[in-house]
Amino acid sequence: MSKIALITGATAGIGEACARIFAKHHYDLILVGRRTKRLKSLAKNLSAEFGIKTQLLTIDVRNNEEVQNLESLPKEWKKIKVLVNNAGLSQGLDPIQSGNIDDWDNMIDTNIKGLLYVTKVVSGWMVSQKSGHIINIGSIAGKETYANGNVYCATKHAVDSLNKAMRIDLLPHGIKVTAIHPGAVETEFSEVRFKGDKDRAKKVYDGFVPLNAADIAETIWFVVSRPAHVNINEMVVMPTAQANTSHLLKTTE
Ligand code: NDP
Ligand code: 8X3
Repeated sequence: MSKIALITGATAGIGEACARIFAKHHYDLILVGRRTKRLKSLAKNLSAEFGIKTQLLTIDVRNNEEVQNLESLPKEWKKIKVLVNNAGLSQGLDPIQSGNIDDWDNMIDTNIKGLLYVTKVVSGWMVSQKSGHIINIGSIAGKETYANGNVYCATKHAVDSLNKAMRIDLLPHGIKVTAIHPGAVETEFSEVRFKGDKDRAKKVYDGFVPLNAADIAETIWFVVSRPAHVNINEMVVMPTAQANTSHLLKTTE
C-alpha cells in the first residue's frame, strides 16, 4: 500500500484541501467527518483524479464511542504515516458573562476532547510501528486572546499545550509532532461561528486578502515532507494583511 494519511474534518476547508494535496502526492486517505455525502463525493473525486484508495468514516469526534470505530479499520490501514488533527470549530463571539454554554461545550468537546480521543487511538498505532507524524491544527487564537474569543481561544491554547505535550511523550517512539497555527483563513469557519449567517461571515474577510485553505494545506505538506531528522515543532501562518489578532489592515477602514 501507499503511505496513509488520516484527516479529521475532511468535508470542508483546511481538511478538504489537505486531502487533495496528500492525494496529489499519492497518499491513500482515511477521511473523517460528520457529513457522509461530502466524504463520499470527495473520495470519488480524489480517487478518479489521483488513483488513490480511501476509507471513509462518518464520525463525530465529540463522541468517543464513534471514535473507537477507527479500530474497525483493516490492519493494513492502521499503518498511518500522517494524522491531521483538523476537525474543529468556533461557535459564537460573545463576552464571557453572556456566552452560550452549549457553544462552550461544543468547542471544548470538539477542539480539545475530540482531538484527544482521535490522538489516543492513532498514536497507539504509531507507537507500535515506531513512526508517524501528528499535525495539530491550532490557531493564532491559541497564541493570543482577543475580545469575545474567550472559550475558542482557550480551546486553541489547549491545542498548543497538547502539541507540546505530545512532542515530549512521543519523542522516545520516533513520532514527529507539529502544530500549525493559522490566522484568518476563508473557509466555512465564520459561517459555522455565526450559525449560518453568511453575510456576517463574509464581512470577516472583507477589505483584505485572507489565507485560503490551500495555503495551509501547502504548509502542512512542506512540514510533512521534511527529511526524517527534521521536526518542525510549530508554525504560525498569517495573511500578509494580519500581523496578529488585533492588527488587521483592512482597505475598507
Ligand atoms: P470549516 O468549518 O471549513 O471545516 C471544519 C471541519 O471540521 C469540517 O470538515 C467539519 O466537518 C469538521 N468538524 C467540525 N466538528 C466536527 C465534529 N464534531 N466531528 C467531526 N468533524 C467535525 O473550518 P476550517 O477548515 O477553517 O477549520 C479547520 C480547523 O482549522 C479548525 O480546527 C479551526 O479551528 C482551525 N482554524 C481555522 C481558521 C480559520 O480562520 N478558518 C484559523 C485558525 C485555525 P463536518 O461538519 O462534516 O463534521
Ligand atoms: C481562527 C482564527 O482569529 O478567527 O482560529 O480566531 S481567529
